[in-house]
Amino acid sequence: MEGNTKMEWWKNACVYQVYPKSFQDSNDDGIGDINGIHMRLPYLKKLGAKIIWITPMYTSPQNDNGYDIADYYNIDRLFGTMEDFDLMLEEAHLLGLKIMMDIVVNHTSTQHAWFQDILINKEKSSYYDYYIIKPGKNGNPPNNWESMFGGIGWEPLFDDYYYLHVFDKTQADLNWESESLRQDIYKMMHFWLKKGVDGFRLDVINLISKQQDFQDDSMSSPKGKRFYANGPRMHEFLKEMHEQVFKHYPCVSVGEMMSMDPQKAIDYTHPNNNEVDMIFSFQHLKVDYKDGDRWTKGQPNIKEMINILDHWQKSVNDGGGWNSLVWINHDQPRVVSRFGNEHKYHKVSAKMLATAMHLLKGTPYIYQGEEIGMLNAGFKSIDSYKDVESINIYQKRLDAGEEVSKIMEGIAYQSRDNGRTPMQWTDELGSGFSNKKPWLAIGERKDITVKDALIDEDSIFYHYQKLIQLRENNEILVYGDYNRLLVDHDYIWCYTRAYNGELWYVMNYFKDETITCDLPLPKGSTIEKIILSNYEDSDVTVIRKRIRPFESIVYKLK
Ligand code: TEU
Ligand code: CA
Repeated sequence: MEGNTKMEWWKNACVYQVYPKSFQDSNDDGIGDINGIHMRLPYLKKLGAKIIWITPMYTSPQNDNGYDIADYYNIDRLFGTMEDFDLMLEEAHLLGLKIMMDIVVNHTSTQHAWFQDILINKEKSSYYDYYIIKPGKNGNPPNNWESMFGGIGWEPLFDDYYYLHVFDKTQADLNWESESLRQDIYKMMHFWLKKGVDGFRLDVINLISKQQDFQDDSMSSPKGKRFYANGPRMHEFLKEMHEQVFKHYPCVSVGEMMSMDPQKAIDYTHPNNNEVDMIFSFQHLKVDYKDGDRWTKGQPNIKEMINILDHWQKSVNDGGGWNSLVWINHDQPRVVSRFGNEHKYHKVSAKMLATAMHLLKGTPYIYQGEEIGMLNAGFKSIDSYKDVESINIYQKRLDAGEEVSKIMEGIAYQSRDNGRTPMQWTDELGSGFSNKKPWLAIGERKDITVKDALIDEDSIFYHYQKLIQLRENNEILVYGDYNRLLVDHDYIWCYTRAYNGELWYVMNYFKDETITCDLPLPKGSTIEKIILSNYEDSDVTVIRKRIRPFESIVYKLK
């Protein structure tokens, strides 16, 4: 196996994602902030996470919660000041924690000074080529490309000119063909790395190279996607970024990417290619869309999900790339609501899902609240939702004549606000998040809290803590080969990890009914001991035949 066998500081680490708006409010304005994160660093340390990824906190009109950056060099007043940031960074480093900044370079807010300058100086602006600006066609937009958030992807700029926005109309796409734009971006990255941040999560990074003929598209959804995802100069741009920025610091980089497959992931992450360290891909999180429609709830196809994850493990590992291991982020519904059980098996299913992901090869990510098994928001009315995407979809479907109850069913299931409700620290009013009305309502299941999790020795929290420690203390989890057993089962995912003569056996069962199944052991091996499980009385000497709801076991074999 060539490629990713080299030891790196971020390979045995677990990343914890903080969504600052919803993490901890320190000054009672209902919005989470930097001092709130600062306050909670000891909690993250206790959990064991090494790297804290914080979603964007730069100056922004917040139309897309900070993914619309108006000034890359400043902190938004909502979250505090640059001084707050510097103090938080310093404290994190004292505790041995690393900080990963989220950086959005596919687009900026239309309030960014570059864009504003174009509004004033039009073609004469020195930033005119920083954005993708094209003349319309007979009063229509330049082509039929659509926005990811619904509707046409072009907005009138001045005279007959339009600018491209793959996301909201206040998020204008940057023109990476411009050499001076690229230099300005790299300069800004140096600014943050010199400050001491430890890496970047690069938002929708594989959209930055657009095919330059801007032709109409009738094939992809949204229209245009195949002409700008993984575009012609993608690898060239990432190599340049690596050469001019990453290579000069001991930093980690993770690219958020769409329209991915394992081969592309290998090309982006193979260390010899000098691009990024790892990528996010979300293929396994689309298995509950009904007929491919994200906004209609279907039954999760667990078998397909396991097959996808298995395929990524095998291919990316064999090809010398590196995987990120992810169930949720701020764009996804809560995983226990989705693939686990919200009631009777809340705890066991949350632990099973955690084990299934964390025992794989790659770098695991935990999204705030995942470690206590937080659930979907459970909002009933569209007025409770704040996300621009949910609101746009609601309007779009309403205009198309769909029934409100149907639309709301889809939004309750898929809205990005499911993952964005405030962190539930306690069961007091405001959940220990804030003493004021939070910017987004607290989820319906207010009984799930950090306070309870820390008291209960058997909690989901401590299970995550164990998983993190296992990875830190066992090279087999970081570097060991992955192999699937019992291929083709509908609900059981069985795999081994093997390293330097050591062999671990991982069994996870994704269903709420007891079954019997002959679990195969690799030839010639027997059980030495149990390493982790989610039921107390798991037999430690023989492999179980009766498998209980959402059961999860990790054995060491000999
Ligand atoms: O997300 C990009 C992206 O893939 C999402 O738009 C995704 O399609 C959608 O949320 C459903 O999962 C990134 C950020 O994570 C997201 O929060 C931003 O809104 C988006 O980029 C634009 O910056
Ligand atoms: Ca605040």
